[in-house]
Amino acid sequence: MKDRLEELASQALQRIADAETTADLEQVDKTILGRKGELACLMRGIGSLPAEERKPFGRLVNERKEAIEAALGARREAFDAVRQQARLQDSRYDPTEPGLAVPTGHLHPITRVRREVEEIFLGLGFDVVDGPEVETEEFNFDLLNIPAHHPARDNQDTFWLESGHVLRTHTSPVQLRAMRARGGQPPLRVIAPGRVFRNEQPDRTHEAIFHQVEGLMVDRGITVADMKGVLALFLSRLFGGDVEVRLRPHYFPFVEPGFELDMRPAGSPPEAEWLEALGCGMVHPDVLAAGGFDPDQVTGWAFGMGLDRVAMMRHGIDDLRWMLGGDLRFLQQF
Ligand code: FA5
Repeated sequence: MKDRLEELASQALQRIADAETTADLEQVDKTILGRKGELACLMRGIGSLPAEERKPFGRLVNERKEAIEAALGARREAFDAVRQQARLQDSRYDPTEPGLAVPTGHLHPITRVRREVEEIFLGLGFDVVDGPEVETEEFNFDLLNIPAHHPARDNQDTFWLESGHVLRTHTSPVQLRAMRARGGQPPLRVIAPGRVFRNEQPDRTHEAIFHQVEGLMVDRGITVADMKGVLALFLSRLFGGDVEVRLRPHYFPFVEPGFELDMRPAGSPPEAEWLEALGCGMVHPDVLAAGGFDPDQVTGWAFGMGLDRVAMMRHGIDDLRWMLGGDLRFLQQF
């Protein structure tokens, strides 16, 4: 058996030396070293040897096996080197050519604005909360002082589900949900960004699907001054540079008093234009009560702002309908 082993080993080494391709090497690997190869076959006969010869024979088999493996490895490396060399010398191969860039996506401009708004308010001690896009009529309208006969419903025509639910027309219902979740215990400071829906004919500045962020602060002794201060700070951070704000009385059924807030860069000349930024006001006592707070004990302010229009302003986009159109030629510009 020892002679057979030596014969096998020298044959194998010879075949490795003579190999012309890596396939030849694989053949040796399989037929000699493989699980059903010659060496394995030889080892199976070890039982026929006298007991004292078994151990030395096994050691010898391992030595030969290692020698064959080493020879195989060296030849494989040599073949690799030749292949590499050939590739480098191939005139079609230009190692200085830049690699292929992996195409990566990026966040949608509206998502970026939303995240910035979240960062700013988190820094001011607000929590970010969420509410359902499919709302009850009660939360979207009734509890916000917009009963069925109220003309304010016309401004927020919506999509009705057969179940009687509505697609929410604004983020304001989250005010109620956040208040109830707080169990009537002040203070409450939250923002609620999200998608909203209105049954409107889309044009340059209106879409049937758009995005708002709601803000709500409830505590003892909260006034319009708190609201104005926080919103001026928020808009300064969002637009990067101090802004001045002005409040114009405006009617929203769920606040009293209600305002539209306009802004312009701080230090603008008196005749400079004001830009309408958002709707806001002091939370109506009925809404506080519907949220589980005692309107005799606490007051609060709220605001609602369109996120799409902020993204439009930031990037000079003149038509809102591009935003959700999904046209990559549009999106890849940002
Ligand atoms: C509201 O939706 C109120 N819920 C906001 C509010 C909250 C007021 C809390 C007071 C207190 P309004 O309908 O004006 O208000 O919408 C708010 C913002 O949403 C608008 O300023 C505008 O930026 C945006 N918006 C309204 N309709 C559309 C539309 N069809 N497409 C895109 N953006 C819209």
